[in-house]
Amino acid sequence: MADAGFFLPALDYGKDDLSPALTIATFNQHHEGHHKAYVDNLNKLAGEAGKGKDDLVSIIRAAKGTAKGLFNNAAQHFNHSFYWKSLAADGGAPEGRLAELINRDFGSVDALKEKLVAAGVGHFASGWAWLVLKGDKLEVTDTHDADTPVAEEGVLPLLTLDVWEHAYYLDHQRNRKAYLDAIAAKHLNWAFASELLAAGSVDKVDFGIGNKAA
Ligand code: MN3
Repeated sequence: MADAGFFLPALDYGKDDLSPALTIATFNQHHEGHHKAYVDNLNKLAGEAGKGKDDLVSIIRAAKGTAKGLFNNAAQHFNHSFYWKSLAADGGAPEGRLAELINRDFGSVDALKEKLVAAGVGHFASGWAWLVLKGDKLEVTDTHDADTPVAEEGVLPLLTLDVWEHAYYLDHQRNRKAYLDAIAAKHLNWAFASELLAAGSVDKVDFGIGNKAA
């Protein structure tokens, strides 16, 4: 069975555009190193499982709880692709329906940022902090290791922050809060969250990661 056709997505910004929150050294390791390794493993494992042409979210949902290696690499490909999109050189401010929902469910954008940072800081060991739409309500949540809300039906991820040490150690050493505060200050991609909210499904957004149904 041939390998699957997933690939590393290009970044929508330059590797120096989020400095000093994240620097070129981190992008070199994290994007072209860690993430690329997940893509390579996924292509091999999905090919071996006869899922070389399946879409990424289908693979994640089918592998959860049944095929650990495939799940971990597929979910990490999704999570990292989603993370790069969650970042921006200057993310501006939430607008429209997203801004309304944030005010309704958290009180203010600053209150949401505080909650997101706290979820990341409070997460024990490796994982992810997320802003998700669950039912019709926004929630902040966190997942362990490779786990991902996209594996769950009825949960729409809107933003994520990687809290594995490799995401921040080169720029902030062990200070996970400094990393999260620096991202929350101006680098959250609110336009991406709005795009997902309007689409209502990750299947309708092209992450540029391969094996997308045409
Ligand atoms: Mn990572």
